[in-house]
Amino acid sequence: MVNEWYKEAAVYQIWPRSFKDGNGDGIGDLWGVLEKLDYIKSLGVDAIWFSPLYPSPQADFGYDIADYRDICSDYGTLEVFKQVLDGAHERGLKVIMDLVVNHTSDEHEWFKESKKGDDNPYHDYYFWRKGKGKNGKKPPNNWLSLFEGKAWEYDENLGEYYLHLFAKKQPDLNMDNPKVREEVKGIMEFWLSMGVDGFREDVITFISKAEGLPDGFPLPAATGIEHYRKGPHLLEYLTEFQNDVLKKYDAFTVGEAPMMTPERALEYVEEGKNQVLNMMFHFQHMNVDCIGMNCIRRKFKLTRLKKVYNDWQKKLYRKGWNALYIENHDQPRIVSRYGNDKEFHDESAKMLATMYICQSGTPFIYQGQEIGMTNIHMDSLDDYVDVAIQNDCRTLRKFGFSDEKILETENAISRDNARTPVQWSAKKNAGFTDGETPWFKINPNYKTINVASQEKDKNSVLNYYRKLLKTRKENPVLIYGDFEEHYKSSEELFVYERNYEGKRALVICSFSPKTVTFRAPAGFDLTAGKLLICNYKDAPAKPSICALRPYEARVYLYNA
Ligand code: TEU
Ligand code: CA
Repeated sequence: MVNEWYKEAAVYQIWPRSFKDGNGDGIGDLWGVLEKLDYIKSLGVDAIWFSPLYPSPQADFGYDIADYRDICSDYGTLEVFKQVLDGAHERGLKVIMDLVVNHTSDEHEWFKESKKGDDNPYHDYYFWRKGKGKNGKKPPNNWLSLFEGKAWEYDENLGEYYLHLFAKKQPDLNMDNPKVREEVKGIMEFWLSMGVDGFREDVITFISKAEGLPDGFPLPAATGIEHYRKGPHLLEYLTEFQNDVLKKYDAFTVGEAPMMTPERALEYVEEGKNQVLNMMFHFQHMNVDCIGMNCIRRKFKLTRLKKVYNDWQKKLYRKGWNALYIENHDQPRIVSRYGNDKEFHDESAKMLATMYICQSGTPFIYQGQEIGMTNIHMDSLDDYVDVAIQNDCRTLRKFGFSDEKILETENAISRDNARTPVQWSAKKNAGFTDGETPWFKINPNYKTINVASQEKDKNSVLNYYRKLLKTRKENPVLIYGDFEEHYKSSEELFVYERNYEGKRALVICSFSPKTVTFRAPAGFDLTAGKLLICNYKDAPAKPSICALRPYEARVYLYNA
């Protein structure tokens, strides 16, 4: 296993619209990021990943790109971006851009051109097809989009349908067209030559579609998915991007990969073999309390979560590298989800941080996660702004759910939970904007959960994240160690050990709101180990036993 900077790094994700408003218009922007660079650095992270900053009609909040080589005027200009890039680099922070090339916006010039006629040079940049049936009024196949009804939208003028796996305003690019791949490489070059350090590649595993776009198995929410979730040319295209561009710059890459398994991930991340991505974001640990595209809920089960982690940790060890995350802009807040955002807010937020950051992989931290931001309660479905939620509603209605029940579901699972403005202080508008009206609702709990108050409290969630990231950096066993689980069948405790070059670490995490008796696994004396971190003030223990308090987390270090 080779030691690499990206393996030792931690990454902070910024979803720009809600991070910090610097010019008072109520929308987060790059001036706000400039103000907060020191804060980001103070967390102990090594890189920033920006969710899309590009010009966009914002139908999917930037994941619908209208121009790949500029900055959205809501967020600033290329000049301000360069200031951010320099400011980050001066502080030793790398900058990773979101690269969304499975689709563009329907307002991208390429798409506007492609609509002009079959003979337009851009026509074949997208999947334009004639309809089926008499009059050609039936879509070319039965695929459903993941965000908005059928995957095909008809263009009256052209008399053809275009494919959109996501929203109607997100037409899929035809990656089989070599010109499109040249465009992608050109975009990569554009940012890398400016000094950007790499990319988070949005749904990159969807870019190759099965030849002939055949009908799919009629799944209620994602018909057709088997024909593009691991398309025939995926490895080939990723290899091309790697060899022609990324390699030259030694660029960092993390690919988003829905429905990925560790076995398949190795086809793309195995070191010394086909390493076409440094790591992948899989979704399996996020499907512990839900099924499929997230909107069908089920009860959280710790053994289910542990099984996923064990699988990825063991199967990738010494071969590939894990990307570790428990939140992002698509997921509800973790403390409201796998933790307890009421009586044990701080304890469970800290425990969840320990649980994933002490595993093998590169940890990603989503804005606001470091202060334990929680889900927001909405009173009406109309309060939601995310295009994906309309689709959930359609799916859930199909399953017979009432609107009341759907609202309850969305309050728990919607992506909008992650998209409320960052709570900087107890001041007006949570210190997010000096303007009158923030673009989106602020969680009313900002008076108690905010950065300013946590800065002052040495036991805050924020300061725990700092200590945890520092602890990880200082202990290579937490970065490069192997992973061995104990008490696999426990529904209350997640316990694992890591081993590396003469050191052993024991990580103990309780998912219980009650006190739980813990017996140290054979070979571990709790009084002999060095307590690296604990989410309570002290950690009383006899050699082999201790009473773990609600959501308690401890990490002990031993000489092997
Ligand atoms: O997400 C892809 C993806 O799989 C999600 O749409 C997921 O299915 C959904 O969020 C359910 O939780 C990426 C981006 O991260 C997301 O923000 C975009 O909306 C999407 O691609 C389309 O670009
Ligand atoms: Ca602004």
